[in-house]
Amino acid sequence: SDLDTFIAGLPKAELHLHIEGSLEPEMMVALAARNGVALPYASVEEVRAAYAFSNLQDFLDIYYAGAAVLLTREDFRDLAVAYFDRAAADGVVHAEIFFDPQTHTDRGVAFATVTEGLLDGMAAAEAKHGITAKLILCFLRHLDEEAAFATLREAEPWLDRIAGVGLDSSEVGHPPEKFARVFAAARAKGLKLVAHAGEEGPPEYVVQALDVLGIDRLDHGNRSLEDPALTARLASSGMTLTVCPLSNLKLCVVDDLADHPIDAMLRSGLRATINSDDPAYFGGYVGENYRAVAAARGLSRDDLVTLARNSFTGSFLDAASIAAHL
Ligand code: ES4
Ligand code: ZN
Repeated sequence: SDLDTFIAGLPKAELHLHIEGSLEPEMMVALAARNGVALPYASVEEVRAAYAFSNLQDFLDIYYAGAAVLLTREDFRDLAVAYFDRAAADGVVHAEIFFDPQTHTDRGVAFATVTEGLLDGMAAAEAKHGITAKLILCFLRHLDEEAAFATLREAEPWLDRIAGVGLDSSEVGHPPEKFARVFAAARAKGLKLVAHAGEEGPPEYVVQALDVLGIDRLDHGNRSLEDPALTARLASSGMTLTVCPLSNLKLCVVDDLADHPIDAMLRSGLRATINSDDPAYFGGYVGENYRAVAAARGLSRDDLVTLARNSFTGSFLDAASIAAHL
């Protein structure tokens, strides 16, 4: 449609993308063979058939199992290059990508292997597509704060190439306050701070992410809308929300894309952005997220321009680079 063409031509930044969540079934099966790793699936079709989730934990169990095929620096580079190829095709000119080092270090893959492989992929993508990128190291919130501290210590030699830290994995039962000290330590090192909050967790977790962690950007944040005072606070402070419509649908955060609150967020003055989260698992890259939610909610071209502009203003690019993208 005309709107799809308009979306494709909009320059965008992607601010919520788990690189391990861009592992397509084809690459999963190929890397399993290349690395001699056993998979619980016999074919690409069986992998895809396993992708029916009713909540975040259902998904995470499969996502962590899939990541087990990633072993070498080349694997991480290939994974990143494949993502940037898809992103560039969708008009993404800048991406801030999450990685989960503990998922790999806990099974014996060195932090250096993961990080250097991703940095290789980022350099290749910039050379190939002109796409710029930043890395955000996520702590797994189902593990304890001491494990997050150990990861931050391991990251020390790469901190000049890591823009910030985030918080992901199982939200309910693992509130932001569990990571107060490690986020303070990351802030003291000059890192930007983001956290998943209000995806499945209550609005109180968003308040903690703001007040206890001091986040610079909010990942998801959907359930903030249940609290009008919190919504007003997020709006007046200019907080960027990295919203992920197809993820919300697949993980049953919304029952139907027709009920997605993306336009309600914009009308409330929230600085919302559209992102793909784990595109290989949720059925689409960032362009498909824009198209699907635009169709389901009847978004206008003005709304789409606002969403794309928000992706730059909410990025961790310097002010001059942001201005150059607006
Ligand atoms: C995630 Cl959708 C989502 N939520 C929380 N943690 C995650 N890790 C990867 N995708
Ligand atoms: Zn996420």
